[in-house]
Amino acid sequence: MKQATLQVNGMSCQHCVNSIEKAVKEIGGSARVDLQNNSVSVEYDDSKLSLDAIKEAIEEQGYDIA
Ligand SMILES: [Cu+2]
Repeated sequence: MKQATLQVNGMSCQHCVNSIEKAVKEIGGSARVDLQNNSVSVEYDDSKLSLDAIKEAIEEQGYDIA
């Protein structure tokens, strides 16, 4: 498993947390959002998923990755 922490702009409430966590889960990874630090910690199997794919899934929800 690989881990990474992304700085994500535009998250403001529980809805944002849910949509990001759900989007990453749907492609097979897991995400934990820290609203206070505007960060998202992700964990994924890099034989199946790339960090770029995770970033794309988050961006598709309407958030900017710093
Ligand atoms: Cu929100």
